[in-house]
Amino acid sequence: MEETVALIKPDAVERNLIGKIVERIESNGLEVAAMKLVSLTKKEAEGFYKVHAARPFYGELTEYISSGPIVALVLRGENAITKWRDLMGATNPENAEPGTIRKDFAVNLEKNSVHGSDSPESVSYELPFFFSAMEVVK
Ligand code: IDP
Ligand code: MG
Repeated sequence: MEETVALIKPDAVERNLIGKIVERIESNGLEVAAMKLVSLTKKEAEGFYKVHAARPFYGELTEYISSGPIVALVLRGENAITKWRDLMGATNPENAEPGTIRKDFAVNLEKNSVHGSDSPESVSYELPFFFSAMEVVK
C-alpha cells in the first residue's frame, strides 16, 4: 500500500467543496489515513512549496495557499500517488479530463482546488510537513 498527501486548497474550502472532494476519494478506492483543517502562514506556505521557489508564480502561489483554511490529508491505497493525481486531473483545469476534480471544481490554473504529491520523494517531504506519526492511522 502506498501513501500520498492531498490538499483541498482555499478556493475549494471557501466554496464548501470539502465533502464533495472527500466523497471522490472515498468512492475511488483510497482510504483516508489522516485529515485536518489548517491555515498556513505565508512562511509555512513558502516552506511547503519550496520546490517551486524559482518559478515566476511562487509569490502568488504561496500568497494564495496561505489565504484561507485548507484540508490536509494522507491517502492510502494501491498506487495512491498516481490514483490521486488521476482523480485530480491536469494542473490547468482547461486541460483536465471530464470527470476529474479540477475539471469539475477548479477556478483557474492557480486556484485549482486540490494538491497531490507527485512522487515518493515528495511524499517524504510533504507528509511530515503536516502530520506527526501519531496522527496517521495504521
Ligand atoms: P500540480 O499541483 O499539478 O502538481 P505544479 O506544477 O506542481 O502542479 O504547480 C503547483 C501549483 O502551482 C499548481 O497546482 C497551481 O496551483 C500553481 N501553478 C502552477 N502553474 C502555475 C502558473 O503558471 N501560474 C499560477 N499558478 C500556477
Ligand atoms: Mg506539484
